[in-house]
Amino acid sequence: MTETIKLYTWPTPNGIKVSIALEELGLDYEAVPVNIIEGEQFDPGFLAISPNAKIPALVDGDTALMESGVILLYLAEKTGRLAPRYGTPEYWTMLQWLMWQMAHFGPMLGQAHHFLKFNPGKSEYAESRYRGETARLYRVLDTRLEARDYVADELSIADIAIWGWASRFDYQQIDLHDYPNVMRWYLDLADRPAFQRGYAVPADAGPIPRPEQNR
Ligand SMILES: N[C@@H](CCC(=O)N[C@@H](CS)C(=O)NCC(=O)O)C(=O)O
Repeated sequence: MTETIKLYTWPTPNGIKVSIALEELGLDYEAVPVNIIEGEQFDPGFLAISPNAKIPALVDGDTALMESGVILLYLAEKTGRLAPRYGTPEYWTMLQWLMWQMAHFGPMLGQAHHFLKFNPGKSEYAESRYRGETARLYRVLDTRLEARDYVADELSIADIAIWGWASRFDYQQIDLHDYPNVMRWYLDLADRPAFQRGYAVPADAGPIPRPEQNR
């Protein structure tokens, strides 16, 4: 009997990327909560799976993985879905946007959460730096989504990875009305039942945030 995939997670932008992908793919999995507020990411049992002490992590049989980008690639490879065929130009375009998320539209927005949402008033310089960089990255995404539905040709793990971070637009003090292409893409994906199910893993964190329709 094949073992059920185990997803170690918490309701954060990086955690929901993987639960949304698992829901889109219709794979059976067990979500194991790792309460990062209570410090459970430092438990030796979890560190054996995720040596960097971060969620998400995934175990599938003999394969244990940390880093959400790799986990998404693993799931796409396992199922042959949510990514173009390996080696095609479309594949590399998809991977480029996945890497863009992992290198920029995650680390920089994470710093925006740290300084703008959780530590306001501590550093004017840091607030200005990460506010500016966050806005710049949303402009890059908005330009990419001009006249296209997804960052690559079809819905892919790159969209899922980016969407996880866009869903915290309020933490980032981003008004999606300023980025109309991002707004359309964000709401289209938010309407997908798999996104709604994946957003609520490992615990219901309330409805998917939606920008006010009227200003
Ligand atoms: N590059 C990693 C980042 C993972 C990450 O930063 N996870 C956060 C939650 S979104 C975490 O576990 N934080 C716990 C801590 O910093 O102690 C990935 O994409 O998986």
